Amino acid sequence: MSRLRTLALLFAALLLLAPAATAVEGGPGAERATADAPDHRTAEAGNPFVDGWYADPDVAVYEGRYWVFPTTSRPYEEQTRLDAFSSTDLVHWTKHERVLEIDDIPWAERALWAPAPVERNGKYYLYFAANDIQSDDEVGGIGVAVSDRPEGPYRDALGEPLIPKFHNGAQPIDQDVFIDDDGQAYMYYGGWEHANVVRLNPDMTSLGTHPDGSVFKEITPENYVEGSLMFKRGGKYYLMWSEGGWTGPDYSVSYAISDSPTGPFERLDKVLQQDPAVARGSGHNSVLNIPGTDIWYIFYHRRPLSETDGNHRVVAYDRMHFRDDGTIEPVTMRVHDNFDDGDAVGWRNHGDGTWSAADDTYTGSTAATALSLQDTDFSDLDYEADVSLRNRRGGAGLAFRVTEPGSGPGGFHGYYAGLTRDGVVLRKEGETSTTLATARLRPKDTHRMKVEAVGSTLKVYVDDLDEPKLTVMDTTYASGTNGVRVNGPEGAGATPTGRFDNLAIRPAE
Ligand code: FUB
Repeated sequence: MSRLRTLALLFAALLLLAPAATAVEGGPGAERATADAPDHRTAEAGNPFVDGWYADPDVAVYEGRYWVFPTTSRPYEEQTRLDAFSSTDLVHWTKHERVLEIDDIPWAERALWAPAPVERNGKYYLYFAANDIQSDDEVGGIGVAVSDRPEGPYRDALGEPLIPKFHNGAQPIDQDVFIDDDGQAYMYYGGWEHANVVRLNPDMTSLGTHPDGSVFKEITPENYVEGSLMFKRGGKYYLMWSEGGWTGPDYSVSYAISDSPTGPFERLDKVLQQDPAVARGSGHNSVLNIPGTDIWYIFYHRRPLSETDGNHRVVAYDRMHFRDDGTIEPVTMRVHDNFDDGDAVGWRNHGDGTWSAADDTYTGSTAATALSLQDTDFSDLDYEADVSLRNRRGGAGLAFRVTEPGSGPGGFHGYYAGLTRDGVVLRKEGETSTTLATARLRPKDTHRMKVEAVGSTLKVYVDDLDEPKLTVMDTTYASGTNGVRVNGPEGAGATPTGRFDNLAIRPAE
């Protein structure tokens, strides 16, 4: 933890000293610019990586900082501003509010969508869609705003949309801008199941023509719905897009590879989709290549499991890996939190107690029962975390297969594996609280705990992750959410405090 933080700070310092950098083409065998480039398995400090309802994240690297520009995911009438987020390590994020406001776009009224950032000749461009036009009779479409600084404010460059009409059936939304190695800029865009590519002139605010004289070239791949995205790796052009409906669970991302920026694009496979244990509606992605490396991340939005409102979308990122032949491995939405970002976004608290994320750990304190839960739903799982019972009063540990938070004497229905002053306990919580097994432990400041739950077999490991300390067969709870819990025995004097760190949950293998 402190080592990781030191590395992150060192990398941040190197980035700040580095010359201005825009995204470069990484590729197989690309050298790492520095050993401290953000080389994470996922958002190690937790997904969503920033707080709030946001969608359609697009990324850029400006002057050594990573920038994310998302849609503000609210009802259309309230989608009237864009915020941005920046970071030097992909862990600590700074929010930049209102980088573009609809009041500064004379032709736009609502539905400010899917900002696409790009830098050229010292100017920062932000392409956006507005008004969600349903026909050529309406005013709206794709516009472009410009600023002298990454954080804006961005101002509408044209006073009118750059693409105000439907072409080849494509609704003018969901644009992505890509500048090829020869300097030619392309815009990929389109909703309503049609995708076009257009050329942008060097001024970045007017459309050019393709070699055949056309302006709008249709490139719609099989199953395309919206959310086009272009990147280049190893000399190949990767088109990604979203399939399914964005308000539903099956929103997902697929891709094609071509030798040319204008296709043809033949659909290869799905890359990202819902995981009923983690999140639904995962789609509308962007891709980040750490400059000078072959490290790639997919940024996307998704809907937390317990949310049903279409606009309740959050932004997340995960690692994206390539096979030797250049195809993309399916992305795993991982559940990690090392609390290094100083927040507990996505955690939901129950019971009586206080929770705080500070000093790179998550701390709960209570004289009764305090439960903090992730919005997950695993059945067979492998759950690890560092757990520390600070004053050896009460207990602190991992809750799993949890339902009905707030109920029963233990504060939930489900299982709990926790540290006590003497050792470790596995309990079953429900209408009553039942001890299933206990073992003594040599006291340590912090224990690495692991729960392995496969069917009715529940195993609890402490420090030695090869040999379970407790093994129990119990069929009461088959699935549920997961979290951490602190509990205090009545009249114990000091308020029990539990500290948690480096938490990871994955399906059992
Ligand atoms: O966020 C508004 C719209 O929802 C986007 O433009 C679509 O891609 C979908 O994500």
